[in-house]
Amino acid sequence: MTEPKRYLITSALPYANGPKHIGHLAGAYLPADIYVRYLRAQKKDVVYVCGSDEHGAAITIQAMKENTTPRAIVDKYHAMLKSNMADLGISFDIYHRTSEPIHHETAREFFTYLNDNGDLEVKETEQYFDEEANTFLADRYIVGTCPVCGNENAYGDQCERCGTSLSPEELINPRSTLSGNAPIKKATKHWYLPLNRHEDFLRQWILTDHKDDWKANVLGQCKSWLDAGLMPRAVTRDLDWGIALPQNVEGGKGKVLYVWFDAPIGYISATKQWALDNDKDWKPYWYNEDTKLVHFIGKDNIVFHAIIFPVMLKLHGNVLPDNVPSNEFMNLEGDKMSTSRGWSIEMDDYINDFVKKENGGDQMVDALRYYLTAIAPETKDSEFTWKGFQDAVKGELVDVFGNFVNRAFVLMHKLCKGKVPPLHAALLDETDKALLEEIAQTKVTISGLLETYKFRDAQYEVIDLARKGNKYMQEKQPWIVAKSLETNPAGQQLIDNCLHICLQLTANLAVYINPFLPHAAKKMCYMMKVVDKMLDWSNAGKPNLLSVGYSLREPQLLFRKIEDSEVTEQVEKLKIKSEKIKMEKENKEAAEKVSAAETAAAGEVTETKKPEINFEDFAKIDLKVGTIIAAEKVAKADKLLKLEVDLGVEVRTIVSGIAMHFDPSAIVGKQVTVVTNLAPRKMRGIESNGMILMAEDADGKLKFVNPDEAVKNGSGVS
Ligand code: B3M
Ligand code: ZN
Repeated sequence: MTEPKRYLITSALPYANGPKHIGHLAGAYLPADIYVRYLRAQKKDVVYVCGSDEHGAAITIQAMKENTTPRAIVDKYHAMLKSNMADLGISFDIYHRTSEPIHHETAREFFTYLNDNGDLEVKETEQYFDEEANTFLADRYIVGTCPVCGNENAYGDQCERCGTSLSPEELINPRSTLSGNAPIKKATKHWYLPLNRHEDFLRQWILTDHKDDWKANVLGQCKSWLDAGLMPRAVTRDLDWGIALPQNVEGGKGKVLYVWFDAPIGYISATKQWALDNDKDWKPYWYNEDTKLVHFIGKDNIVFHAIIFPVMLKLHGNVLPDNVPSNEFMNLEGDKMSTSRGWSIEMDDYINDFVKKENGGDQMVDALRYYLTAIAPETKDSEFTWKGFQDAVKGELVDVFGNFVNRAFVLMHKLCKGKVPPLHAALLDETDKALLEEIAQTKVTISGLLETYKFRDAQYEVIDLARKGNKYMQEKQPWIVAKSLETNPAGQQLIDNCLHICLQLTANLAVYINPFLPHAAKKMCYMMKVVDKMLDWSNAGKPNLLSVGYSLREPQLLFRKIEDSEVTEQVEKLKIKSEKIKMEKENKEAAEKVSAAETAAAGEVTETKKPEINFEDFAKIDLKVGTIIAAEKVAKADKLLKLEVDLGVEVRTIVSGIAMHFDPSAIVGKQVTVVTNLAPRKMRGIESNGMILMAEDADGKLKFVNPDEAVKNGSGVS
């Protein structure tokens, strides 16, 4: 495109359903922030918007898990995400939220516009329905086996293991997330966006117009979608959490907009709110062709931003994204990063463990930003390791960049009276000239890389320039020259030249590093006693940013090393966290199995009949009456009680999934019927030797099955 008049940059709106990890940060936020800081340094008209995605099943399901309301969930995590992003230097112009009225209005207006223009289709279809929960099942409300990779817990809209986007009909063995039951089918009416009508446009726009400037991974995903054939996509849902359809839409009662319809419109409503707050006009950003719109996203959001939202924007008369830079995934210590498995580093944890520590602060923000960009999964998956983090910070930030800046300052104080020394042009040699040339050339290189979203390579260039500075200093050795000044006073001019160039290089390094590590750049400005304006990109490459004779401050530490003990601690922490989550899951599953088995033993109230058995089958079960003589809760297992049951000749330990139904102290002394010849099994490390028979009534309450009058412990039941 010709030189844009204004830029609108977006980062994917994170679901406000939990903490987000550093893989998210590296995917959609940090690269966007670098890009935006680069644009701002050029004094471009740029607005950077983001916000919390507060609708959809991701939110309501988390609310169920935490036993609270969706509203409470979004309030809690919106606050967390907003402050985490700010703490890590992500410089949004606005961090909005999709639960705001202005967003609801904007999304409804958008829907109405498309609907009134005949750009949506209304269809009644049969959809999965959970009879017990009385809810239609879409998206995360339904799970089943992924037809592509076999993951047994793929969602109704996407398999999180292989990334394939799915519809509930494609799941093998679908079951409801709410009740666990197999769903039935029921008719319901929905509004669809007929993507199939726009295939020609999409092919032209993506595969031809953008074939050279979009990333290969993005083009690849789009192509496979287009090749598979586009279908109408439902943009409404039968839910009560979300944006209600406009009131005047016939048959729209009780329905809300699909979260993936409303969320990207969140970019528009965020821009509107930003304009209101800053007395600006939002419209040119979304309607004028000379706007450059760029969506930074993670790879699981590609189709939504490259195919579906552009169709919506086109129909609504808005500008289309110029690019949709998306990263691959960042793994962690040899495994996929995942918050639900506990195998992740949450932004919130990093901030608490490093940034808000005495030896932390801004420099630890920059350290993380540095490493995440250095290993950015721009073209393929990459891997974060704590050791790698330690090595990169030491090897590149401390030993190369920090060391160069520090030496330049120390030597300037020592050999040039704390002032920027003059340049003696006549004495410049090839080495001096080559370095000055490098300083200028780096601007072209870095600009080119940043403009094509190659952040990793761009950052490498900055470090490489500092490395060249170190090499230069090593060659010039001004400290050696200084030793022979008495016999060779002209040597001072060589020292001046060397340090003059090193200090101009330092000033340039501040300009270059600024989009990546804003805190280091700021600190360097302080040391050089220059205002932040010096960081303008127009200053990049200039050999005269610092005036001769200007006195500078003492150097400050820009970066610190990561200690071995910190690495060990973090790796340990990761293992403990994931182990704990794994155990909790296993417990839950074990308890569920136990209670299912006991419900079955209680002779289920439901109508399901079991196959007929003969007397021999029945006689195989050894049933005895015993008395509970002790009962206690099993640690970290909500549903389990550990019981000691006196069976006359022996006392048995039995683990029973009845903790939700009985208070342990209230059941001591009660008689129960026990299956005594059931194979022993271990639960939470406790061997259970037998099973207590239970009766379950229609509302799910459990009762012991016992004789109507007390009998001797150990009495048989037949
Ligand atoms: N909240 C999905 C995600 O967090 C979604 C992005 C919306 S961007 C408009 O992966
Ligand atoms: Zn899959």
